[in-house]
Amino acid sequence: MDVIDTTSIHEEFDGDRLPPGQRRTEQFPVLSKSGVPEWDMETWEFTVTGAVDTDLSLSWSAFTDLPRETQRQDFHCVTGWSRFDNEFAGVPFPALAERAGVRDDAVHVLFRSLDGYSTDLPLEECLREEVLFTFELDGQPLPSEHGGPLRVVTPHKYAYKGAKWVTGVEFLTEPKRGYWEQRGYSTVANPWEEERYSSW
Ligand SMILES: Nc1nc2c(c(=O)[nH]1)N[C@H]1C(S)=C(S)[C@@H](COP(=O)(O)O)O[C@H]1N2
Ligand SMILES: [Mo]
Repeated sequence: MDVIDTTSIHEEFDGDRLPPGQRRTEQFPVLSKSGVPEWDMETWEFTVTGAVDTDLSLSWSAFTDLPRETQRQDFHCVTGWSRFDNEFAGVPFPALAERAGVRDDAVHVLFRSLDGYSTDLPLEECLREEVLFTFELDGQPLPSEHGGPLRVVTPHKYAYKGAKWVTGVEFLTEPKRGYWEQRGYSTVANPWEEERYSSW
């Protein structure tokens, strides 16, 4: 499959490929609030709820039947490291949103995970091709410590916006804060503006 290169995304934000205050690493550190949760692929279910035309409830095979693509992406952690050129395969957010039909009054999105983690973003920041529900890294199933079977990646944001072990997306008519956002991290989290912490 063709690989779509998203690594020039920094140009849109008038920044260098390595955002300010970041250092590049070849490692892929693991950062989880409470370790790898448990699940069973037989009962694993992905739900789309809230301000949509049709609530969705997708099994693993139904989810992986959605249109997929492979993208080369950079990954920026708010704690200061960046990992370049990750090849993620998965389903772009807009494809999922189209399947559910997003209502006109939706403005915000909350992602929910099996470990109780959540994270939020404005809807317009999610309706981008590079916001990917990914199940493969560099041609292999996504390792469970990095959020497999399914996680979100957000190369235009700090990586805490990418929910690992994601199983739910809720479309909201007003903002709701996620796990780190309730604890002082930025809702918008643009690495080129160094929006690490919330100013309000
Ligand atoms: N479900 C879940 N997703 C999560 C987290 C978490 O604790 N639980 N941590 C976040 C944070 S703070 C970061 S930096 C990235 C780290 O991803 P990695 O462990 O693959 O490097 O995952 C994000 N997604
Ligand atoms: Mo993080």
